[in-house]
Amino acid sequence: KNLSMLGVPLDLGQNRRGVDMGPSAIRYAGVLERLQALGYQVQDHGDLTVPKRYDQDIGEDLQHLQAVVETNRRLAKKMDEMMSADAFPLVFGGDHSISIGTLAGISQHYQNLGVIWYDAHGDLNTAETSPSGNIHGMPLAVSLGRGHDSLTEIAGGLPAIKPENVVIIGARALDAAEKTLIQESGLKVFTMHEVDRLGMSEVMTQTNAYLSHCDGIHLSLDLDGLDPIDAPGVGTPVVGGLTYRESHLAMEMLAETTDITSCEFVEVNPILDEKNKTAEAAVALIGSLFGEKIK
Ligand code: DIR
Ligand code: MN
Ligand code: MN
Ligand code: MN
Repeated sequence: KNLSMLGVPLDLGQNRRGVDMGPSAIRYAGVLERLQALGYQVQDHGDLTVPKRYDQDIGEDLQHLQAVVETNRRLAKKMDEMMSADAFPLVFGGDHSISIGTLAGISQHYQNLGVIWYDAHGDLNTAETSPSGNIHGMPLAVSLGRGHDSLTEIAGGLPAIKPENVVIIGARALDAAEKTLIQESGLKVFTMHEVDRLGMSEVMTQTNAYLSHCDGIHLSLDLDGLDPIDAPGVGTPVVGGLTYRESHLAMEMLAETTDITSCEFVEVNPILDEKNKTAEAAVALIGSLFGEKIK
């Protein structure tokens, strides 16, 4: 399969400056060379054109709602094109609000798209429950069909994904309303507690079994899922996270047993980083996800 890389340098789904430089940081850390060394044909589609912060009115509703909607509409279309060209989409953020567009575009090509949400957070807020008004805390809710109309409509009216096809890994900063939504919709969540009790190996074995009925699986990896010691360059770090080694094991097990069909690596913020450590971690994880251990 040919890989298609796309950067989405959007920073309007949250408040910290610098996450728009995430795609550059990941490229600078050698993602293209890493994948080519594994024998893949890789096409770099460059970066999606996104509205810049200084051009924006914050808007009265959600922060930068119109700009986020417009970007995700175009991103969804781009994803649809990549899928139609039979390429494997590999997306670099940008803040996590871009998942609204990636999932909207990709999900059109599957009956039962599975999603692995690797994140310290649930990203399950809506306009009503959000403590921050930041759309990067909402993309999983939106993809499940919950949230502001102009966000849920990007997937064309129907939810992009089904609750029974979602696994969250690494959660340790869930808001109260997110916990309620998890209970109500029966989402599968491996919080840090479960990772500690079961170990990452068992978590990934169970994840693979849980999603075995899916006809495609998207990995949405927020670098803040990792511990800030290993990934300091993120806007909302949370202590007590997944280690570099656990994360590699997770990617290696996906490479061995789970048929990942698309992925995104988001929230890399080189301005907040230590010598591009977080982008380098992302690239190393991409290497493992694409089979570095076995090839
Ligand atoms: C918080 C933080 N739950 C919010 N979310 C973050 O603003 O909704 N998601 N940081 O990645
Ligand atoms: Mn199509
Ligand atoms: Mn996130
Ligand atoms: Mn997060």
